[in-house]
Formats: sequence, structure tokens, C-alpha cells
Amino acid sequence: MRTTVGIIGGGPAGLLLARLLHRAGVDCVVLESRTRQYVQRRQRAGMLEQGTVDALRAADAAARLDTEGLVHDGIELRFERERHHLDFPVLTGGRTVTIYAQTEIVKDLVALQLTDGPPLLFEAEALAVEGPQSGAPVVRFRHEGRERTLACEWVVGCEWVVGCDGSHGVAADAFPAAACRTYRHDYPYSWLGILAEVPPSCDELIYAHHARGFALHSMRPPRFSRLYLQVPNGTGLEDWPDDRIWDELDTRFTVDADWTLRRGPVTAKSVTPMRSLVHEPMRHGRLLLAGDAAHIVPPTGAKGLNLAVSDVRLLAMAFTELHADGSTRLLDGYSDLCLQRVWQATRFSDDMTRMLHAQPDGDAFDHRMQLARLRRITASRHAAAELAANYTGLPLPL
Ligand code: RFL
Ligand code: PHB
Repeated sequence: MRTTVGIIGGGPAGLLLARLLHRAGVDCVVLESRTRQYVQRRQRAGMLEQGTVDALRAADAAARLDTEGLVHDGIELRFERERHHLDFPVLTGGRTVTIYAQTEIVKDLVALQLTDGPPLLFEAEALAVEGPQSGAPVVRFRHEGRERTLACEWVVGCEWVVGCDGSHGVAADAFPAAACRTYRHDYPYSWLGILAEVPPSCDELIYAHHARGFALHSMRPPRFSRLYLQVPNGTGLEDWPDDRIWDELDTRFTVDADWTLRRGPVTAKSVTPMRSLVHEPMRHGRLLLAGDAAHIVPPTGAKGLNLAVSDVRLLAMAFTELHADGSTRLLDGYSDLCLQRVWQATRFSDDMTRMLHAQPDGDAFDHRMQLARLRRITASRHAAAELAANYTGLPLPL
């Protein structure tokens, strides 16, 4: 098999990149280690920046998003039993965000690619990227992994390889240690997330700071609520029967107002550790990284998927330019351009995370500082506008 751009990973980054390249006339192949069912069911993000929605529209992949996505004009902050609404259009000069699940984006992009797109191989696990500094890097992969015989190994000869293979992928391993650096921070807590079959108890997302820990109310409308609780690292799901989760959510969302959390059957449950990670640079020779393969942010700022989309928007522009006139100008600038935005999103996600979570090793002073930060945001239009500008998404650095 030969192709111009070999894409490892069929998550949102790899699938959107393939769609954009295909429309620009650049041929590519996507290798995805999991099954179609698995990638379409993996519960993750739900909050899309305007730029992400625009990118999906530009890729002609937003038909369902445009009818089923929910436009939100803001978020609610809760602390000390009070509710505070942040009005994004007022604070940002008209910007909004959209609630549409990552599972649905993946379903939409997979369907488009299988109908009229470039090859997308499921159960095709990349094993290694070889020769990233040569003129023709190679991805070794195993297709239909259950057979596990050497004869099942194919070789894709690519002019470029893009690692969109998430935080546990193999593409980043092809960077020589001397040519890269990873910056990492592990937070001392995790999120226990549930999907519940009950209509949301709110019209906008609620970020709640509570002495017992953070809680977030999100949604997968019209029938599902998506909720998260801060829990200690190492928490096992066996310690959290559904009633305990609902009781804890109730406590953390409590306000001195008439508000009730609706309960319903829990259909999915998982625990995710909070961490930040940035891999620098994002290019080595003819190997480029995009999305979670290059950077992870704690989900408190809802930035991970949005960053993945902005990486591939830049990459698609870069390959289109190369295809049109042979210029590698944008490909040469790709890593530096992306990393500017990545570090800003990492900073914002870190600020939100530290401000909203109970700090297990914090003292009374630290807690007062968190409350002072929250009060400042609700009292100062300037402080609120700064949060809103970051939450709704900073512009692409072009
Ligand atoms: P993905 O989605 O992990 O996709 C990578 C794909 O690569 C495949 N793969 C391989 N394929 C072939 N060969 C190999 N060797 C391979 N190794 C891996 C994997 O099977 C997979 O299909 O990365 P991508 O595309 O970069 O997308 C990133 C997003 O998934 C991620 O950043 C977001 O989900 C983060 N995130 C959120 N982001 C937002 O922008 N808004 C949100 O509201 C939001 N909420 C969240 C989140 C992430 C969460 N968790 C679970 C970490 C909420 C949570 C709880
Ligand atoms: C989600 O809907 O899953 C979600 C929304 C906002 C976040 C994190 C997750 O900050």
C-alpha cells in the first residue's frame, strides 16, 4: 500500500484530517487499531468551540451537528451555595459554544469516510513508524490483529506520517529522545464520569466548586445527562454505587435556591486521572503529531478535542499548500504555531482545574485563594471576559 499521508488513529483528529485532505485532493490512509463500534462508543468530550463547529462545517461534516447540536450562551459557576451565570456573547462580542458529543462527531466522520472518503482500516494497529527522517517514512502495522501472525503485517509507504494516535499511541515513540522533550504534570485527583438516562437538570453547563470536591453537570441532549465528580486518584468504581454518586452530586451542586438534580439510570461509568502533558516539538522529519498524541489537558477547560481540531486545521492547510505549489512553509512552521495555542490551552485548563478542585494537600489559605479567584470572576467583567475568551476558544495563530 502506498499513500501520500499515512494517518495513524481514527479518533476525531485522524478522521477530520482525512476528510480535509480528501477534499483538498491529497490522498491518505487512516489506520485505526480498534473496531468501528468501539471508537463510536467511547464516551468523552461534549463541548465544542465555535472554531471547531466552523471546521466541521467547512469539511461538510456538520449536517447532524447543525440540527442536533445545542448552542450555549454561557456556563454557570457554583460556589458557596450561589449560582453565577457567565454570558459569553456579552463578554466576548457574540461568541457561543455548542454541545455535541464526540461520539456523534466520530460517527458522522466515519460514515462520510466509509461512503466516499479515503481508506479507513479498523483493527489496523500501527506497531512503529520507521525512518521519519528519510524521504519516505514507513508505518509498520498489523491488520485484523486477532490473527497475530507476521504474515498479517503490511507496510504502508507514505511520504508523510501523521500520528493522531492519542495518548497511548506509538507515533511519538519514533522521536529520538535527544530530539524531543515531554512536559508533564499529574494532578492529585481524578474525575468519576457518568452518563445517565435522564434529561439534564440545567440549560447550561454547571461547574461547581465545593469543599468536598469539584462537580460538573454536562449533557447529551435530549435524553442524557453527563456528570462528573472529583475523586481521589486510585478510586475504584466498586466504591461508588449509583446512589452514592447521586448523593455526592446533590451535595456538591447544592444552592440556596430552588433547584433539583434529576436522577436516572446510569448507563456508563469511568474514572479518568487529571493530567497535563505537552510533547515538544510536534514534528520530526516527515512525522507530525496532532491531538492527544502531542498534548493532553485536564478536561476542566473542555479543550482537548478543540485543540485536536485546531491542530488538524493547520495541518490540512499545510498539506494543501504543499500540494498546490510545493511549499513547505506551513509544514515547517506547524509545530511552533500549534504549540503557542497548546500552551495557552494548557494554562487555561490548569487555571480552571486549580481554581475549581478541592486541593487534597491544600490548607485553609489555599481554599480562601480559590474563593477569591471565583469571586473576582463573578465581580469583574474584565476577569469574566478573560475566562470567556479562553473557554470559547482563542483564534488560530495564523
Ligand atoms: P483520540 O480520541 O484518543 O483518538 C486516537 C485514536 O488512535 C487510535 N490508536 C491507534 N490506531 C492505530 N495504531 C495505534 N498504535 C494506535 N494507538 C491508538 C485509538 O484507538 C483512537 O481511536 O485522540 P484525538 O483524535 O487526538 O482526539 C482527542 C480527544 O479525544 C480528547 O482530547 C478529548 O476527548 C478530551 N476531552 C474533551 N475535549 C474537549 O475539547 N471538550 C470536552 O468537553 C472534553 N471533555 C475530554 C472530556 C476527555 C475526557 N477523558 C475521558 C480523557 C471529558 C473526558 C472525561
Ligand atoms: C462533557 O460534556 O463531557 C464535558 C463538558 C465540559 C467539560 C468537560 C467535559 O469541561
